[in-house]
Amino acid sequence: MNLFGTSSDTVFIGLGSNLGDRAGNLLLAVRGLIEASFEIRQLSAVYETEPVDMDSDEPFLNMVAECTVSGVSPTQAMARLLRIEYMLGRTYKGEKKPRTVDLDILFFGDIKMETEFLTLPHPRLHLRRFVLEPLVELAPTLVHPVLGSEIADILKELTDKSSVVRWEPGRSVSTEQAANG
Ligand code: PH2
Ligand code: MG
Ligand code: MG
Repeated sequence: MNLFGTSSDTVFIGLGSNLGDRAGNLLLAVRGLIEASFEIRQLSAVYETEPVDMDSDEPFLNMVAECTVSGVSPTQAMARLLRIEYMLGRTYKGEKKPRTVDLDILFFGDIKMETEFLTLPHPRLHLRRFVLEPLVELAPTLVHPVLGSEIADILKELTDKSSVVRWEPGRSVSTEQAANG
């Protein structure tokens, strides 16, 4: 509870982009979160990651944000994220196609829910290296409310061996090829 009698929730959001100016898209998404009243507490590094279960070979940039929000339900928060995706040019839904920006709620406090619109915690986060590597930076001892294990331990047990590499501006594979060619 704060001074105004409203409680705030900690929300972890996964951000991904594998279409267009990927880093620019992530930056605009973070700005969109701030404008939508998500208070940013921590941002992970940016990682270049191999697509997992996609009809696309385009590498992603992924990161995770820890935010707080007040007086917002998980469903309202998800609606805000979809609006940011839409504003940043995402016109397609639920396809395994390249996307300018994908914003997923990983955890909303320790809420567990399952509706047609939203499942919390995110049902696949514990299976995905591109989520767990950035998440462990921010919250290694966070306990997954369904699995009952800490993020660092889930990462240790992970079988997903897809490539997840710290990204820096000007250092992606495509830029190096352009520079060498
Ligand atoms: N998102 C997916 C499916 N596969 N792979 C990577 N590397 N990064 C993603 O963000 C990603 C994915 C579904 O949203
Ligand atoms: Mg996703
Ligand atoms: Mg999504």
